[in-house]
Amino acid sequence: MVQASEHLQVEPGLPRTPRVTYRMTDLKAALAEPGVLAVFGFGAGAPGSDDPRWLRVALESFDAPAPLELWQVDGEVTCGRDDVVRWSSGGSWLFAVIELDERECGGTEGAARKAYAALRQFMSTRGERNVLRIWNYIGDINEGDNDAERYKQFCDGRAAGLGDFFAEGFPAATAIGHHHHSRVLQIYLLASTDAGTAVENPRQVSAWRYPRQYGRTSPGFARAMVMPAQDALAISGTAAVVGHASTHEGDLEAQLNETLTNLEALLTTAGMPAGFDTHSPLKVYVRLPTDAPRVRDILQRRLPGVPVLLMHGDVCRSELLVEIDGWCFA
Ligand code: 3EB
Repeated sequence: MVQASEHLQVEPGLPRTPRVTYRMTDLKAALAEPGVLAVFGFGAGAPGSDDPRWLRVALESFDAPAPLELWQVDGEVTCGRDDVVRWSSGGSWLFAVIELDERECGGTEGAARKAYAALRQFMSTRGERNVLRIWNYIGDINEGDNDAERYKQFCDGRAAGLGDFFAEGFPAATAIGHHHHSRVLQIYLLASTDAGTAVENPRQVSAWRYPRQYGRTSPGFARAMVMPAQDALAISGTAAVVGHASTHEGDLEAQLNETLTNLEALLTTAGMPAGFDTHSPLKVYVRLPTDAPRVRDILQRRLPGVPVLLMHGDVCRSELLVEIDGWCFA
């Protein structure tokens, strides 16, 4: 783990982290840009394409029209399909995505198990062995009570499908609920030939040590990941969790402030300069559409100039109203 007060030095000999940008461009133009590893659209208004590098995320954006997200690497990109996995690779980086219909997999637990087992199998065929960052979008994540909640079923299936695959350390991750009618489970990842450095948040209990009250199977993820060249920090889904407890129940602004304090703690711990800027694209997941304008106002004040994508998404604990993930480039 990185110690606080160490300052990151960019390592020019290691693969440069893909550039991540939000852009008002059309899909065809985006896919034709140099070194495009992945392009993401958000919500039902996003276009369709068979290109393996394209993913239409099942979450709606509060921006109309929503931008596209582009990941760009140095070097040539190749792409393909392998059973249920779509992938692209280039410049020592790998993008992979799996989308499964839960109804064809016997439910949430079965879909998560199948998806993670397939990812594990696929990764064993690749040179980009280090999964650094992973996103999970799950339908109606808070439906069901206690251990039967869909998020808990997802955690059980994820752990079962993975086996000991992340025994050497968890990637940074996001798990957010969507409201698409199809109950599609979407999982995508960024992996590299080179290892990153996991970062934990000194204000929070590590997720894999969460006590039993949060479920049978603790979620396996790191709070953030320093990329191999130490040129960027990938930040996991971060909410108003202090210790292992949710804070400020029912108070949107206080939850947002606590979340921003957690993000600053991650930057400090990782040895990054304080603050986000025009090169730090963030995603903000907001549970209640009626909260979106207030969240936008607060963030324009607190994070001026930061590219923010505001999305309708549910945090995996029903009392949490907002979560933020994203990137900070050195
Ligand atoms: C939290 O702090 C919020 O299950 O992969 C954040 C990021 C959360 C990833 C996961 C869950 C996950 O515990 C929840």
